[in-house]
Amino acid sequence: MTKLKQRLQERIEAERPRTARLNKEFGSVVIDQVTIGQALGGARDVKCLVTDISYLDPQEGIRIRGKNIPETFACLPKGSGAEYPTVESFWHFILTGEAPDADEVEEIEADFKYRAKVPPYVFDVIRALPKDTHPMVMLSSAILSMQRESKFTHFYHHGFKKDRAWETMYEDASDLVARLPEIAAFIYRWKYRNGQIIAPDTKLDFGANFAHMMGFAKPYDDVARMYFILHSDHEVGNASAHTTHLVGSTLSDAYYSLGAGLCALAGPLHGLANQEVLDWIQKFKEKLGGAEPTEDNVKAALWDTLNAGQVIPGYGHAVLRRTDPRFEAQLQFAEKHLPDDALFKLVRTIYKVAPGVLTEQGKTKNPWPNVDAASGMIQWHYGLREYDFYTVLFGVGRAIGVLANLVWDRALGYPLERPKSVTTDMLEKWAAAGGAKE
Ligand code: CMX
Repeated sequence: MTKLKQRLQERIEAERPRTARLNKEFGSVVIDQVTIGQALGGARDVKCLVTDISYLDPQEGIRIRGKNIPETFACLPKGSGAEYPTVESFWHFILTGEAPDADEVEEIEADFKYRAKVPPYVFDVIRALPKDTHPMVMLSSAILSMQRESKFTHFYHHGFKKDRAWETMYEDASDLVARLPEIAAFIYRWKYRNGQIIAPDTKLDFGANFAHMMGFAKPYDDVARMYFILHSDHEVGNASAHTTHLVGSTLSDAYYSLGAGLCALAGPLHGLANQEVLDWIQKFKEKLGGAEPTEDNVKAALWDTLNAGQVIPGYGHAVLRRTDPRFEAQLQFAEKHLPDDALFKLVRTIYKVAPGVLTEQGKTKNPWPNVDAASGMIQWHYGLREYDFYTVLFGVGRAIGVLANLVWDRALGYPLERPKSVTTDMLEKWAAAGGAKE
């Protein structure tokens, strides 16, 4: 057993009695109530999910394992010459809540390399799809195609025991995380670079190997590390995390669950917004016909979007009520590495203007930018300009968070998820009576 798996087991054994006690002794304690508005409005703010991996405060933003974004970056080990921590060290942190030491990181790097071999038929599956297939379909199809490899499902059919289910879920989760960089880079090179595939370099860490397979020079290795960590986890209520959790609750394995979660990420109100931001910017620049972007013409274009009944991509959030710290982290990177980039300047101008426009329009509860408002601009700078690929990058990062959650879901024995639906007649009856009485 690796040191990470050993440590995870100790953490799981320490945590289980807390969940069991809450369930047994305090199961009937009320923590929330649900209004008609919430039942009709996408269950916003209804507190009915539990995860200790991250918590999203509307005012402060995300904390992963109790640490905000700068603290997370600061507490984890970095490779020599790197500005951002290795994804391998983050995997240890997100699973256990502890920063690994150098030996532990080395062991995870070796373990990932061992697991990273992608079965050849996965590439056949990708190649069999029409070239104009969206890369998110390629990614989730590739993941689903590997379901036959699931150790969890094998365990299910051969002497399954609930209290040991996390062990094979951990194996599947680790296999998947280790394989995703090569699958994502293959999709990119196959679809956009005439199929000129670059083989992995086993000497490199997760982020550097991804940069190498994509064909991008330094500091893209650090961009990759930053990007995957920033996009990893945002509580369990967001659509991709919740879908993964829901599918996993049926004792579907990690391949089914992550494949489904990534389909949720592919929606324009969620992860696809990073592609939409670049699409909006390109159309805006076309309309300008070579003129310089100014606060005035950006403002006019934002109003055009709103007046056409569309959303401003990259702005707003279901939970956050401030600028997303993940946006700020990317802005900070851009200020340091690409201060004169024209697209960065435009993203900053939009940031200056859009919150005012959205506030004036008065619909959104949060006029501030989210993670997707800045991410495409950095990718574009380093040469990744095929913006329908951006959600795949989000997906590789998000996989780390949702798979860590799946391991813990099985460790703590979370049951089949099954909220209750009601009818419109019932809502009208309860509305007239001033609330549900039964
Ligand atoms: N532009 C225009 N209108 C917006 C808006 C935006 N960026 N954000 C919210 N609104 C509108 C909503 O469409 C809604 O309008 P209706 O009442 O006509 O339906 C109203 O404001 C109230 O919405 P809200 O309560 O503030 O926001 P929600 O929790 O319903 O939705 C989100 C959150 C992210 C879907 C929404 O802000 C949005 O559509 N943003 C643009 C897309 C985007 O950037 N998505 C990425 C989010 C981060 C991620 O998951 O990757």
